[in-house]
Amino acid sequence: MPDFSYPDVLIVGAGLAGVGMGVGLRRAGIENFVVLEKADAVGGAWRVNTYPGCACDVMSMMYSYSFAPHDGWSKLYADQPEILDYTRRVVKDFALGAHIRFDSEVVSYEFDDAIDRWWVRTRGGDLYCPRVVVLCHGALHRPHIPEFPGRDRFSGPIVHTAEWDPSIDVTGKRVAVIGTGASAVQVIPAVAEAAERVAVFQRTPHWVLPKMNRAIGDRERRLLSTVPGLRALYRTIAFWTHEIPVAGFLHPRLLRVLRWAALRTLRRQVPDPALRAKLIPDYTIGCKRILLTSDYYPALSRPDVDLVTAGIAEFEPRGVRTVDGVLHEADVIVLATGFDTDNRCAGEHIVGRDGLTIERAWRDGMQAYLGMSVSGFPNLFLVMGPNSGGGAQSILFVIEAQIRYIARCLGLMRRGGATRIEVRPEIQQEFNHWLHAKLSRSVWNSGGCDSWFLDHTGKNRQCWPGTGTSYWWATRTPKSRSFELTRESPLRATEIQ
Ligand code: N01
Repeated sequence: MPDFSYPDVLIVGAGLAGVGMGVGLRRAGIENFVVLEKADAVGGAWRVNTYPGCACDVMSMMYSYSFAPHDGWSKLYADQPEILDYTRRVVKDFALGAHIRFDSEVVSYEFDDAIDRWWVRTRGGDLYCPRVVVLCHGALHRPHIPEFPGRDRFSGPIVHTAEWDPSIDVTGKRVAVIGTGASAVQVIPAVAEAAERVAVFQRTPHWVLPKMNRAIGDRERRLLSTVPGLRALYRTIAFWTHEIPVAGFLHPRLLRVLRWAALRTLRRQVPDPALRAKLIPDYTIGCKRILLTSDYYPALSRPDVDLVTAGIAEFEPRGVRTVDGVLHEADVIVLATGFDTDNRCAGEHIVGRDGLTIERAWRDGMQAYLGMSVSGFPNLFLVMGPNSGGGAQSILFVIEAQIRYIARCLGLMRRGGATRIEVRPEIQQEFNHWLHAKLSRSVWNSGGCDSWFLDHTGKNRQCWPGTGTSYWWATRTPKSRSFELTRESPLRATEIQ
């Protein structure tokens, strides 16, 4: 029986990333691992994001692992409950349950130089001493709650999309939705169906393309599971559907065709020219993540939905007052205001080699090597770390590449008899130099918008400067020369050649 107090690997988070990492370890023959989950169930982002209309804007055939294919999707783009269900299915199919410790929120990580292991403490007082820690706690997990003046004075409930309270019933209510990003365009049409009136507060319009969703019927599902190669064909189509736009994001001149398609969608779906004018962004398409939705514009065109473009002045007991002096009365306020993304590990007590804290290492902004390793933090890997996502490709494709890479790094350690692996600082520096030079020409940096891809200094800390394929290529095999691989010895660490 493995000793989970001294595991080979400790994974933090039992969302899709942590669960996938667990499968990756099992497939690599590593059984002595534990997954710590702060909640009492698996699912991560897909467990907490339960707002009405929550769904995925990536095709299900790509929003799933190649090692855990699923033929049961009911639509081309799945809704939240199906993805949560898929996560549970992966846990069951790969018998991960015994490895997961629920209600185990980590409060500190400290690297022990003497034994090349981490000391990991949970809020409940449990102590683990893993050789390697893999952080799978997600990139978008800290809701951004703006400090609107008078926030405490509003008399009704205020709820962030990522902290949805199922007891809130919007039926027959006046609802104010703040924000018009990926979460907002899903919640607005759903809320508009039930509410008496919806006021949508838009600070910046986002570019929208139609979501070509449709049901997958029983017959098609049967064919998918019986006809050899059919599922692979669907996945290939889904892969390229998400991959091709990335070429435009890197060479913005190619984006003209997407702009044309977006303006055509707007013309077709919004008959009112005054409303249309408010919805045309003034920055290059792709600068903010393009929104895939076919019911957002029709929802805004409803007579019981108002698009408010005046800035928010304050919250009052009866609603939201805008800077033009108008009070927009509301019974419920929905904050679809996104996430704090400047520092994935903000507030976490992570102390690496020689007492270096992650706060200090990232005082000028997050950076890592290939989004996974940070110099000064041996035996620590991040999944979805800095500059590893952000494109249009499915994040699960990126995560799968990271799972494989991390498993192979563990293989490097095992083969060399190493007890410590740490990215060399000059490799990390050189990599980030290349990365930011390449990003400077991308639409995310030069498209004339502000987005969660950029940190407060304007530096892009989220996007990989290439396609999913290029990330897969860059991470297919870890190079031992990128790392210091050492063996703990009674006197000092011995470098492994
Ligand atoms: O957040 P966002 P999101 N006053 O940051 C506005 C993923 N995701 O939760 O554009 C007024 O995109 C802000 O305005 P502006 C996906 O990667 C995936 O929607 O900054 N408004 C914006 O309109 C996505 O990119 C799925 O001017 C304020 C909105 O709030 C990421 O999550 C589904 C404000 C925030 O938009 C984030 O999406 C949903 C303020 N003080 C999300 N502060 C999938 O389907 C913010 N805003 C996989």
